[in-house]
Amino acid sequence: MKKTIILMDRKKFISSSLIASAAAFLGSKIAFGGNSKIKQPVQRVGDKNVIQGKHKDLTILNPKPWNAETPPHLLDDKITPADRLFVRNNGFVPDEIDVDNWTLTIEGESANSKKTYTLAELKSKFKHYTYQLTLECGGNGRKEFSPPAKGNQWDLGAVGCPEWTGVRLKDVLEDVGIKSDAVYIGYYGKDTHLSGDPEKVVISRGVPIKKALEDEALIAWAINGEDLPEMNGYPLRLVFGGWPGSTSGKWLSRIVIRNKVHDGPKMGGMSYRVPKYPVAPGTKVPEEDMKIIEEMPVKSLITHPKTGAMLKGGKSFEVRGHAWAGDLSIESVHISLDYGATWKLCNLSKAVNKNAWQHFNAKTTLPQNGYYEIWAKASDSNGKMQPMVIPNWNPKGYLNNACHRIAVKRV
Ligand SMILES: Nc1nc2c(c(=O)[nH]1)N[C@H]1C(S)=C(S)[C@@H](COP(=O)(O)O)O[C@H]1N2
Ligand SMILES: [Mo]
Repeated sequence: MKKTIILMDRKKFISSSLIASAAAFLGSKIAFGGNSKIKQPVQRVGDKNVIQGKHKDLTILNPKPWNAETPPHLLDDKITPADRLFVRNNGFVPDEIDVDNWTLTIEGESANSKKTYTLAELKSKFKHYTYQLTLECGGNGRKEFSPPAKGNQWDLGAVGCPEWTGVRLKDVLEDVGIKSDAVYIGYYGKDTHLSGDPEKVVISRGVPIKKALEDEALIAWAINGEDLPEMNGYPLRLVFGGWPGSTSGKWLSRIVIRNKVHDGPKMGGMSYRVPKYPVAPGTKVPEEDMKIIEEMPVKSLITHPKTGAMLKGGKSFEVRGHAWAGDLSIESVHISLDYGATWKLCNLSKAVNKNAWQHFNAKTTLPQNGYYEIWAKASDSNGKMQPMVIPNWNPKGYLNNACHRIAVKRV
């Protein structure tokens, strides 16, 4: 039994690497169909569909609802530009966004009062903070799981780390008053359900009160100093760096302070939850044996060179990218040019603040002409490393933090 699993993993490992490098060398076509409810969310640029306000080379995974990811080489900036940040929608972007009359209500059984703030009040009443926060979808890397999990087949690019500006969630919660029995917060947004039923909530998740009260937990209205893009939650959203992106509610209109674990849509069942114990690939896991995903695991991404690069002769070149680890920091990043036989330690920057990704780089050369894979592997401040192969198969394909591998040629 054990042998079969190892073989399966290995086969998948090899075939996915071939597919990835072949696609990179040949260039890939985006299949496309369907339409969203919102007005002109997409423009035709050349032979491509481009989401308004987004980079033309984002990979569109689903047009209904819109879901798009960023190819790793487009994430080379230290601070992710807004037009490159991935889009993960569970429903339709709100039809009409009336910024002047946009309000945020805070209430709940563990709130001392109920308060509603206009956007202008939030901005004038509370101190503004800017943090660089890593946002990664819990399903990033889902594509690699075997047997496959349903849902968007995210490859590597459902992650980004822009600078977010807003007010601290804790300042607003404290203004309302938090009862001593508070254990969780939950969010509600103004996006609409795919069924068209206006009563149905698309998604309503949250975080334990402890995470909500951290300095870096933001109610944000800006990315990199400008209004949030429509697809990323304009005009207001939550941002919890280092936790599954699904906790960072977009088009934010209401926050509830709860005296129990929040129970909104997509908090239970198989959504954003993983088995409490390790399971064999393909296992049907009973709901009561699932637990909520909290912080995201240690991970890294090579953003340069681009997979498929043809590197000239024996010149040295830089390998670089970013690494992040939930609420922890990154201790080290290593790269390998020989399938993990030998590893080289990279230079590593410090995080600008908690929950921001860190940057690594290393100068290297390829010994002779031919085909190479470059692997990167990060370790977190608790000494945990990224696994080489796909870890912890789970029914919905979350938390794949296997080391990133790119394919290049020396010519
Ligand atoms: N209201 C609302 N908030 C939401 C979602 C959504 O569909 N609706 N998707 C969540 C998920 S699953 C992720 S990964 C992040 C993605 O944020 P982004 O689209 O800005 O990258 O938003 C989260 N917040
Ligand atoms: Mo997500």
